[in-house]
Order: sequence, then C-alpha cells, then structure tokens
Amino acid sequence: MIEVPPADEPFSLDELQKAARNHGLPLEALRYDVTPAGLHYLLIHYDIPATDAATWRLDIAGNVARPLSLSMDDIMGRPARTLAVTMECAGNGRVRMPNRVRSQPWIVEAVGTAEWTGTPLADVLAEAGVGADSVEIVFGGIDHGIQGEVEQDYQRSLTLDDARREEVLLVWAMNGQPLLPQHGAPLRLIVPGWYGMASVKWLNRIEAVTSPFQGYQQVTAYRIQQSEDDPGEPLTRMKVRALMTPPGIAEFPSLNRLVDAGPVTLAGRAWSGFAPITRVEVGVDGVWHEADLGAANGSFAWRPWSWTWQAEPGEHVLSCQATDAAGNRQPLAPFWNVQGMGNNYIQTVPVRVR
Ligand SMILES: Nc1nc2c(c(=O)[nH]1)N[C@H]1C(S)=C(S)[C@@H](COP(=O)(O)O)O[C@H]1N2
Ligand SMILES: [Mo]
Repeated sequence: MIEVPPADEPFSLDELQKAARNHGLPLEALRYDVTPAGLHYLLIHYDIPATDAATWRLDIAGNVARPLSLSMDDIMGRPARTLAVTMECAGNGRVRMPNRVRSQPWIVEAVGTAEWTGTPLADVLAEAGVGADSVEIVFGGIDHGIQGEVEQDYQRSLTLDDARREEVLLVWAMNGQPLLPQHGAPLRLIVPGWYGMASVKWLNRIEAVTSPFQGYQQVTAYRIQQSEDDPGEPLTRMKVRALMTPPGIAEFPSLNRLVDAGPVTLAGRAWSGFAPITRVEVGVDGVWHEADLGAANGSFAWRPWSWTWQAEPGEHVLSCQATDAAGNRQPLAPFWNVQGMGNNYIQTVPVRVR
C-alpha cells in the first residue's frame, strides 16, 4: 500500500499567511492543458515589488566583453518564442513531512502549466560575449527581504551550459498577456524542466562569474540535505509526478469527495523534468491499473492521462503513479530530507461512493 503520512501537527499563523499569499493550483484546474493565469500556483518569498515596464532595465554584466543594458522595448523587439512549460515548486508536498520545516506549507498543488513568451537567453549572452573562463550565470530579481538572517535580493545561478540551453527564455508574457505582478512583471527567467526556484522573477540583472555563486538561495536554500551539516545537493530538474483531479463533488467545509457509483472517469496530468512521461498507473485501494495517455503540449508540458473506474459504494482511496522514459518512477513510500525538497510522493484521494 501507499504510505502518505497525515499532516497532523498544528499549523502556525505564519504558515497560514504564506498559504494564503502563495496559493496552489485548485486541483480541478488540472483539467486545463494551459493553466489560466489566476489559477497557476504562486511562490513569492518577500513582497511583490513595485515595477514599471517603461523604465525597466536588464543589465548584463560581469565577465562579459560587451556589457548590455536593455529596455523592455529592446528585449521585446528580439525574436520571440512561446513554450508551454510545467513548473512545480521544489517544496511541493512537504507539509506532510514529520517535524516539517516552518516554510510554505504545500500539500501537492504547487504546480501549473503556462505558455510563456520570451526571447532566448543564449542569444543575449552571445551578444554580450560571455568570457570563456565564466563558470556560471547569476540572475537577480529586485525583490528584497531577509531569509536565514541574511538580507538579500532573490538571486539564483545556472551553470554556463544550463544557461545556454535553447529553451531558457527571458519572458515578458504569460498565456498571451503581459506578465502579472505576482508572476514577475515586467520580466522573468523561465528554465523549462526545472523546479520553479530557477525561474527568477522581476529579473533586472544577469552577471557572468568566474567562480560558483555563493548566494543564499543557491548554497543554503533549495538543497537536498541529509542532515543539518550536510552541504547537500542543489535542486535542479523536476522529479516525475502525477496528480489526479479529485472526482465527484466536494463537501464544504471538509472538502471530502462524494462520488456516484458506476463508471467514473479519473483523469489528471503527469510530468517529469528528466524525460517524457511513458506510463501512468491508477491505484484503487492499492490495486494498480494502466491509464491511457494523451499528447503533451510540447516537450516541457505535462501529459494528460485518464482511466475509467467502475465505482462501487463504500470508502475508497484513489492514487496515481507516473513513470518517465528515463525509468524514473514515483516511490511508493515518501522520502524526506532536511528542507523537505524534491519529494514526489504519490497523491492519495479518499472518496466516498454512494
Ligand atoms: N525574484 C524571485 N523569483 C522567484 C521567486 C521569488 O520569491 N523571487 N520564487 C521562486 C520559486 S521558489 C518558484 S516555485 C517560482 C514560482 O513562480 P510563479 O509564482 O510564477 O508560479 O518562482 C521563483 N522565482
Ligand atoms: Mo519554489
């Protein structure tokens, strides 16, 4: 059987505040290939900064031959590309961690898929002439706050090879509309296939550096650590995962699910940052069935799946488990690390059939 621990420790007011500010995807919105902007999850560490597209500059500096300072007109005048990208927060699921960290209390809903429009970063880097001895590119947002007693702007780096991948974009539009303030207006990075922390919002500077970046969000946060003093490994690509649209109707306020007996189409989405999804299995009370897979909207977007269940009256637990072409498969038992990052435990959906 699948083991999913309950999140039964008391919640704090600061967790509630973060859950309200940074909302998840309402799971019924898994029905959309492209998540409407207001239903896409949000993760904002500090305050949403005040920005003005008319005066915005993106500076490209550091170890480059030709430093650049670009306006939004300069950036939006460059060749544009639109990609459907599924993005998940690396902390998704960690509310169920025993002795959980007091951070964003995600259950499983920190995911969404948007059509992002922007211009390839690689071409801008080439124009700036990144020095051959550069090892990383650092991306800086203008949002500012304190985390781990360190006052900081939100900053993350990518290796030179990762930054030069053709799918990495400097983005100004989401689902055909200008970026909303909460999604990084007027400019953000999108790193397809990676957990969300790499996709820096409110992006105003890019710097080529000759030694690995030591910023807080790079070397302290967003790491898989086995113990407090383990420096750990940085989070990169999204692990394989499937989610199900809870079937039937919701009871308020418990949000328990009530389903009518008979054929019930169970459906959802599956994704992996490592390889295409090749298989989804649907569990009914621990017995697994092969789901049918639909087509993904490009290489970086989730894949739809469905399976018809003959629902019998009584209490049941539904679940779904995804596998990708690299042979990665969601684990039956959840695993944890110090920050509760990068887990891909199997969602369970208890339902009552009448
Ligand atoms: N500048 C900045 N960029 C950021 C963040 C942030 O707090 N500040 N949060 C990151 C994290 S942890 C995630 S999961 C994604 C969420 O993007 P979204 O809010 O557009 O869904 O943004 C990333 N980019
Ligand atoms: Mo995140």
